[in-house]
Amino acid sequence: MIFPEDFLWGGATAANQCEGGFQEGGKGITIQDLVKGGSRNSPRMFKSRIEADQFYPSHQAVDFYNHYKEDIKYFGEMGFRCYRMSISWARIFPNGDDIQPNEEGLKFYDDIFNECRKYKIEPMVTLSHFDMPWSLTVRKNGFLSRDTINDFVRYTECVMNYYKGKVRYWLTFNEINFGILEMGAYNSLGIVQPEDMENDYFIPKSRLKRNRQQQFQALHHQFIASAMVTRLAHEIDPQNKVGCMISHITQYPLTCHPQDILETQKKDRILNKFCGDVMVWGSYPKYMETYMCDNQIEIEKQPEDAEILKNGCVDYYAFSYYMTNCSTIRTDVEQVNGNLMGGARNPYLKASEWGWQIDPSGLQYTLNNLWDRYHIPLMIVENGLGAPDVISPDGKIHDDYRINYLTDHIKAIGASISEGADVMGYTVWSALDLISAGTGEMYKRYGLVYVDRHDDGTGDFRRIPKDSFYWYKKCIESNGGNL
Ligand code: P53
Repeated sequence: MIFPEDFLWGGATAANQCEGGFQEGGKGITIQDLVKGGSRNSPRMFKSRIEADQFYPSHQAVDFYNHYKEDIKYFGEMGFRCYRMSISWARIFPNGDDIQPNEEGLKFYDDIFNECRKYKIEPMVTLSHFDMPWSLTVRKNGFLSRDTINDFVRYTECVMNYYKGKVRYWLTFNEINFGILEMGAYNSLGIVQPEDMENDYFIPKSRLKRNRQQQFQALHHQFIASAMVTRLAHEIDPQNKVGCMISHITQYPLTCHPQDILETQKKDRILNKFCGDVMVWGSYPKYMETYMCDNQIEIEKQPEDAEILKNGCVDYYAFSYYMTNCSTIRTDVEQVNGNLMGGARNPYLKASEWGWQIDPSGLQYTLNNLWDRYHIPLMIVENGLGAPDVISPDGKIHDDYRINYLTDHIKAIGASISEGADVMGYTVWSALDLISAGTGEMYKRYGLVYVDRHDDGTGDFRRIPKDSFYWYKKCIESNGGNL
């Protein structure tokens, strides 16, 4: 048997992409509640006020808020051993830093964890998945303010105490390395420029390109917050395990030109390795100091920061894996997927309809590398295929393309395990259809369970298990043995 007996098979979601109920149960507005839907070719637009005549995907999302019992039952039927989900900070502290937590919000997640327990599903909770309480953005500009560290620690302390014994696995910030990308400034760090507060709809990413200084400063505050929370988690319950969560967009050199090799290493360090290095090793790697110096980025640090980072190293390394890209110094080659996150097209790979290059072998390579580098347990907490599923005349969803994608990636994990990597588990993105983070679409579907909801706001939220649902059930039953 390749996969360990206690391998955490499961699926993943994020609060802002599935819950809806954006003002129910005392929840405060988050930054995602102000972002409209887009598509592959039209970016999501943002404005600092909610307007009645506009459609906002997160406001109802797929209404997990009212369907969670049914949904978790489906997860149980598939045999999930783990459900990775996120708590929306603003459900617990509507303004991010209220004096008292919101009891109704605490109860909502408590109920979710109780449902999970019914089916012996271990919850894995992301504390912050792209949904900064809007009030903190307005008053403190998100993590740009050092003060926000204390707010985050207080929120975490509250939920870790409340759910003690019910939740053991935690992740601090989803895809924390997105903070250095254009999109991550508002999405992940909760930063919006003061002048944009009054603007008409704008595209956050085009505005934020120029603020690397701010982004690295805010990211530093997230590192400190994450380290403090990791330490706290161990104090609250020695059983608690805390992981980092990195979006690993593995880079290959486009050619064997030595300059391409060096370019690839440089990009890989900044994009993929930097954040994990800080969180696993508890200090900034030397290459980043050089990078900051070369780019005139100066981070303001407090004397106690080095100690805090050292005392808050993560227990496991979690990451999302969707694609690989190529790096090159050449400027005349075809690009995939735009910005920093993208790269040169790989002629040996096929891509999804959204230009994400599909590369199962890349997952084996990535796991091997991560294991060699860190020697701590690894977990793939997101992996899946966004595709426009349709209901067939027989009423079913025949998503064999997704089954193929997942099969190949799981085989790659098995290969890496047999080569020595310690892999704790795998959660498919996504457990059920939900709103795409990048485009805000329903059309880009990832789920094992279909949800009848569409980009024009129509649909009755009906759930239908896809073919991949039944396939995954068998996969888990056989502990990955039947692939
Ligand atoms: P969507 C880009 C590249 C890799 C991961 O993404 C990404 C993104 C964001 O667009 O985000 C993660 O929905 C993220 C999830 C997200 C998922 O990947 O844009 O943690 O929230 O839904 C898939 O297709």
